[in-house]
Amino acid sequence: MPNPSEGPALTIRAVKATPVEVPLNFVLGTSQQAMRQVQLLLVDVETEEGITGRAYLFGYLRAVPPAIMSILGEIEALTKGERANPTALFARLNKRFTLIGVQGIVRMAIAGFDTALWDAVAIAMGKPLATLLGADLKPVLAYNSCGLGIKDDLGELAAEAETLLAMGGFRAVKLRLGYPTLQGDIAAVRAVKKRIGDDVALMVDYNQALSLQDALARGRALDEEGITWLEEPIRHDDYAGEARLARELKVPVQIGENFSLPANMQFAIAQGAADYVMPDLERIGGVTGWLQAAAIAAEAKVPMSSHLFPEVSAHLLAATPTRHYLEYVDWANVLLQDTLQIENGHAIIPQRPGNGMTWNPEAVERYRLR
Ligand code: SMN
Ligand code: MG
Repeated sequence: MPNPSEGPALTIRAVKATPVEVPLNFVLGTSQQAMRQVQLLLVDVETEEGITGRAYLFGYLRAVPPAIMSILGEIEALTKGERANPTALFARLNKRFTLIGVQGIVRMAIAGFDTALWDAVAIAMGKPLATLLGADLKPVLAYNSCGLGIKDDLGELAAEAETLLAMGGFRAVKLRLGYPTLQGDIAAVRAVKKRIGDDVALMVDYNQALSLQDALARGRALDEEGITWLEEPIRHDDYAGEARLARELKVPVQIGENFSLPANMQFAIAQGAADYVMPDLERIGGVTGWLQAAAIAAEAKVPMSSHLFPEVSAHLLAATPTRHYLEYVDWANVLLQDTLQIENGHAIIPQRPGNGMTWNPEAVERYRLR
């Protein structure tokens, strides 16, 4: 792993955060909840040298960004005037917050700070984040994860799948399942498959909707439908249940958006709970957490995809030995000066120094939560 402390010296001056709420272009109807807008927290780490590192976090609820902001205030107080060395500060903050426990919003705040710090370091070194991590800038295979929520009208669902594929020449999309019956799930899968054809990869995501028994039954039916992966069929932390599904089903079991820090992923893999993993930048512990997770997946030879945050995840997957798929969502596009480009179903890693994100000030003003 590169040692960022060998890079140009940067001194942390301030940690700023701006909560925003942006509308989604495609409603995301999961088995748990339909999302029409999302709350994001923009994180800026400013340095005395004038370089600013950026990251954003996803709040899930309106109440979360302000809570993370107050933890970021603690992080600012602890790190102001310090050398911007992400790995060293990640270790220090993890130790400093041991008593409350590095989970939930504390972990999200550390992840946002860490991701922004890595951006600042990469900018100071004049390199794209992927390059700083030792990777080349080859395009990263992606699937379009916008929309394709639970819908009564299967014609509409199939049409949406087609729209999503056309957005950037995608050859893979993800369908949300958890219809009231197994037959409902199969009907949705077949309606989409029929429209997109067998050459396009179709992932399905239950967002933890099923009991183990139901997951076994629905999984066996899905075994015959040519699905690329079966995501979070049951409670995310029922690793014994997931291990049974992974053993008994042909369709690969995918989990990981709920892994909290790399040790949690290591534990799940050791239980045999996943054929594939897909950590989430803000839950796995930012760039530093991701790099540790990527090493664990490489050791275990488990294919690793990303969850949300496509702009930064594209750099990270480039540096992930068992890289599989980037989850593409367009949520942040409205806030960014330069959006992540998708060509032929692959994310193009920007050649700009850092992770490539800068905020559009008018959009930030317009969508700011007050
Ligand atoms: C998902 C869950 C929560 C928010 C956004 C997306 C979903 C996914 O599980 O994997 O895309
Ligand atoms: Mg999911």
